[in-house]
Amino acid sequence: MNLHHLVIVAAGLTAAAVAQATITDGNMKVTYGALSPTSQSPRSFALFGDALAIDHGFQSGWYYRIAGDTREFSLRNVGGVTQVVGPVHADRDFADVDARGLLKASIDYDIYDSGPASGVAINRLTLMNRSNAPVTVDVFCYHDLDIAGNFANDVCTGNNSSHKVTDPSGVSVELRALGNDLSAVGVFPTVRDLLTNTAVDDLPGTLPPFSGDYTGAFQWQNRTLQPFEQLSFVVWQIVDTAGSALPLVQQYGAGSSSAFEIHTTTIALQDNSAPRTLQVQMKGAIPGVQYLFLACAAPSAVATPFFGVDLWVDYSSFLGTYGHGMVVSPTGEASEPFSIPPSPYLTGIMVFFQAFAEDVTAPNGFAHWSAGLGVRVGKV
Ligand SMILES: [Ca+2]
Ligand SMILES: [Ca+2]
Ligand SMILES: [Ca+2]
Repeated sequence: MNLHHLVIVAAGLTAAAVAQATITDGNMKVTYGALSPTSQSPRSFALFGDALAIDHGFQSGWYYRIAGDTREFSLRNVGGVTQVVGPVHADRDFADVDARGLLKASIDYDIYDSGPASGVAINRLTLMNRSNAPVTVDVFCYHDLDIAGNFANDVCTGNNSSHKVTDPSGVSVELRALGNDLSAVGVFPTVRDLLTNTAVDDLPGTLPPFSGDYTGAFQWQNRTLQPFEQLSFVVWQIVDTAGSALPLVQQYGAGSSSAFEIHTTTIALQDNSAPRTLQVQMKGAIPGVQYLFLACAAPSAVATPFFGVDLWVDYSSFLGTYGHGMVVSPTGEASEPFSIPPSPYLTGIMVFFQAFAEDVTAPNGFAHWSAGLGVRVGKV
């Protein structure tokens, strides 16, 4: 190997930059800072929700700890990270978290404006075990809010799954987690230090009320993922609204490969101002093959063998199949649009999807199956 070859090899090993991502809907805007290839610190975070256009955020980040690790780790720009930023949705896909060969991760960001000074942003992490053995992981989601751009007068109320931060400006931002086991609030940088230091820490359960420079985090403990199993972790950022019927997207169960996935890039929202479309999508299929989406009204909590595939939806609650006669795109993707009409009666309804695509190299010799995708139609 000569020097010229070394330069080429080095260039090939350099991670592509993952720049900051901004999504906007009306008065609502969030910006998540660029990912670092080295730093374990949370990234910059800006949250705008009101007509004053004042930033109520400071930092945020997702952290994980696999059983046996000696510390928590930030999701960094390591192991192949790609980013797509759309107007109201952005995602960051981590092909191989920290290049350990254990986890694939996707972060999905959504935003929805619900009036001149309110709305909801969604911060969702989905992990997949890409190895051939079970992986047990703890997951943490950290936020530092500074309401109205200053922190000395901030007050937090709430509980283990809800941190509602406000100040004399009257602006209120609630961070709400789904299904977490622990949480903590504390003055900067006490919570952040637990996640960035070189020791194993569980969140200490220091709950609201709290006054001062709010920082907080939520923790999901000891989640064991079987090979190719996926699990979603959700934190809603709720600005000046009750957030009583929030939309939800969750991946669950195990597909037949680490490459073939079901997902969506749209927020599942019933909107009285206009019909909205939910796009249920697949990726990682072979271009040109036939595919199918299956929709049911209930999930299957365990893999149900069904003519050679594992079902993660409850077929006794069958709603429909979609994609007949259609083929996967040249990029290995397919999608089906579902219109959500402006009807108040849809709020809270959960629908479960699974995707299938022909592939003779799949374990059953004819088709890959995805994990399950649960979608709850919400209203903001
Ligand atoms: Ca403040
Ligand atoms: Ca720690
Ligand atoms: Ca703060």
